Amino acid sequence: MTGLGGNKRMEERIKKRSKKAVVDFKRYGIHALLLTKEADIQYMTGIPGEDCMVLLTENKRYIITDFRYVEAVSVLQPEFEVVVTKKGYEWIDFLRDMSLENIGVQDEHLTLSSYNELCMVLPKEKIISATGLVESIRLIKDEVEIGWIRQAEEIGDLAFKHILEFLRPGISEKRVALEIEHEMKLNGADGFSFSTICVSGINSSRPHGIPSDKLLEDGDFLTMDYGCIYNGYCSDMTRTVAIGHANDEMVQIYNTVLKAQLYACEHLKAGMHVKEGDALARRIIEEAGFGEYFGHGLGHGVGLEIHEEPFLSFRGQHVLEENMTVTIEPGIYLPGRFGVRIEDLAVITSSGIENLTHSGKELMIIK
Ligand SMILES: [Mn+2]
Repeated sequence: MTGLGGNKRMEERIKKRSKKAVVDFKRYGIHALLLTKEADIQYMTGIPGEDCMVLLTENKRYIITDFRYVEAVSVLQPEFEVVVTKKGYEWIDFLRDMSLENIGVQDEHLTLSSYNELCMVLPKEKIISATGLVESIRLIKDEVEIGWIRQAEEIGDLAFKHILEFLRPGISEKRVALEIEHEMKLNGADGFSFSTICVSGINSSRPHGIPSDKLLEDGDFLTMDYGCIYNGYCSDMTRTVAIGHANDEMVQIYNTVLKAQLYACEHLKAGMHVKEGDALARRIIEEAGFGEYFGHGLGHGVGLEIHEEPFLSFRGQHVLEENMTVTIEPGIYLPGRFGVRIEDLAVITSSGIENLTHSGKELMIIK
C-alpha cells in the first residue's frame, strides 16, 4: 500500500469507490466475511489490498492492518474501522475478540497457515467457503468503473498510435515493449495490467510469448498485447502488424482473424451465453480450416484484475449482462511459423457492445 498519502487522485478514487456493496450474508449462511483477496479488498474499500485484511459483518466493516498504514487508511477510508495489528495482537486475536458465530472465507485466497490459525478460533464447520461472493458483485461495472477502464484503454490506443511511428526493422522486441510501456506511463498510466507481450516472426506463434532480443525483420508479423492500470482498473488490447511486407498466406490468416473478431464485435450482446459468444468467432476460424490453431477462449472480463469473470469460452458459465467489460480476442497460431491476434476491450450493452478500443484493425504493413 505504498504511496497512500498525498495522492489526490487516490483520495478522489476512494471517495467514489467506497461502495456500500451489499453482501448477501443470508444467501451464504454467514455472519461475517473475511476478505483476503487483494482485488476484492480494493473493490470494497477503494484501498489497494496489500498488507491488509477486511472483515465485514452485517453492521460493521473493519480494515485490519499494521502501523505503517493506520493514519492513511483512517483518513482515506473513514467508513471502515481500522484494526491495528502489532506484536502480541495479530489479526487472529481480533477475530477471537469478535466472538463470531461463523465466518465466510475466500478459500482460494487464504493461506494454509491462516486457515490453521482460524481453526484455533472457530470450529472447522463454522469456517464456510464464500468463494465467488465478491467476484459476482464485481461482474457488473458501474459508471465510475467503466470511466476508468475507458481511460485506461484510451492510454493503450495512444501507445499504439505512437508505436506505429516508432516501428522499423532492426529494433528488438524488448525495445518495442519498452517503448509501449514508456508511452503509456507518459500518458498517465499508474502501472501495467501485465508484462507487455511483444513477439515477432516465429515467436508470434506463442500467444503469451516473452519479448526477446530478436530484431524485427522484413516479413515478420509483430504481435503487441498490452494494457495499463488507471485508478486500479486494467485495460487490455492486442494488435498484430506486418513488418516490411506480408505474403499471401499471412494476409489470408490475418483477414480470417479479423473477420472472426469483427463478427464477434457485431453480435455479442446482453443475454447471450458466453459459450455462444465464444462460438461466434470460433465458427469462422473453423470454417476457414484453422480451428485447431485457435486454442484459447474468445475473451475474458477485465476490471480490477486483468483476467476475471466472465470468461468467454466453451467452458464459461455466465450469461452476458449489461455493463460487463470483456475482451474480444480471437487468434490463429501456426506453431514454429507465425501467429495473429486482434483484441479489443468492450462494454456489453443491451443491444450489442460499446467498443472501448479505437485503434485500426485492418492489416497494417510497416514500411
Ligand atoms: Mn486479453
